[in-house]
Formats: sequence, C-alpha cells, structure tokens
Amino acid sequence: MGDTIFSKIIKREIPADIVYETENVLAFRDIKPQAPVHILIIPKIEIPKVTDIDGKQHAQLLGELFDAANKLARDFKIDQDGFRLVFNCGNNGGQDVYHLHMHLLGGRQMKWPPG
Ligand code: DGP
Repeated sequence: MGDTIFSKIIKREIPADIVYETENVLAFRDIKPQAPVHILIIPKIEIPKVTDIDGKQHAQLLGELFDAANKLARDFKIDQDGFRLVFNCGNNGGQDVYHLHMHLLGGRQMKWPPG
C-alpha cells in the first residue's frame, strides 16, 4: 500500500467522511467541495492514475467504481437532474493525489468547457 493521503484514509489513519464502502471500493466527501455534492470514489488497491489502468485486469473494479457512482447519485438525489464524473490524470489533468479517484459532482449546473 502506498502512502498517499487516500491510502491513509483507507487504513483509517486519518479521518474522512466516508459515505460508501465495499470490499474493493471506498467513497468519501471531498475535503474541498466544488459542488453541493462532491464525493471521491476510489479503489482500495493502489492504482496511481488513469494511465496505470489495465482494461482487462481492472475491468471488474472499474465497473464497481461506476456502480458506486450510480448508487451514490441515487442516495444523494442527484441522479435525476444529472451529475459529472471526473478522473484527473497527471499534471495537465490537474491531478493532485496519485491514487486513482473518480470525482462525483452534482447538485448544481456544471459548466463546459472545464477550467
Ligand atoms: P485531484 O486534483 O483530482 O487529484 O483531486 C484530489 C481531491 O482530493 C481534491 O479535490 C481534494 C481532495 N483531498 C485532498 N486531500 C484530502 C483529504 O485529506 N481528505 C479528503 N476528504 N479529500 C482530500
């Protein structure tokens, strides 16, 4: 297990507002929310970033991340109005934490293009 802030959250070494957990997936509120609903959905195994994903090896896990996003969207009542899912990758993608994470953003109108 790496030593990113997210692996510390997985190991309960630092607190987080956890809203969903399964054997393979953890979701918690973003500490710096950019929307009324801003949840980070992460795999428990360490995958640093999108370019480290192996489609065949990680297919089921990726499906579980999307299942979590849909469940949370329903639970937080943003599924009807819509929401945004974001994976930032690398420097130009604006990634700060190198543990793969999906941002689930909702509760307001999103803009395009993104900043
Ligand atoms: P990204 O830029 O895609 O790597 O997003 C990282 C997100 O992680 C950012 O929106 C802020 C959030 N974050 C950073 N540190 C913590 C933390 O300690 N706890 C929580 N809950 N979120 C954090």
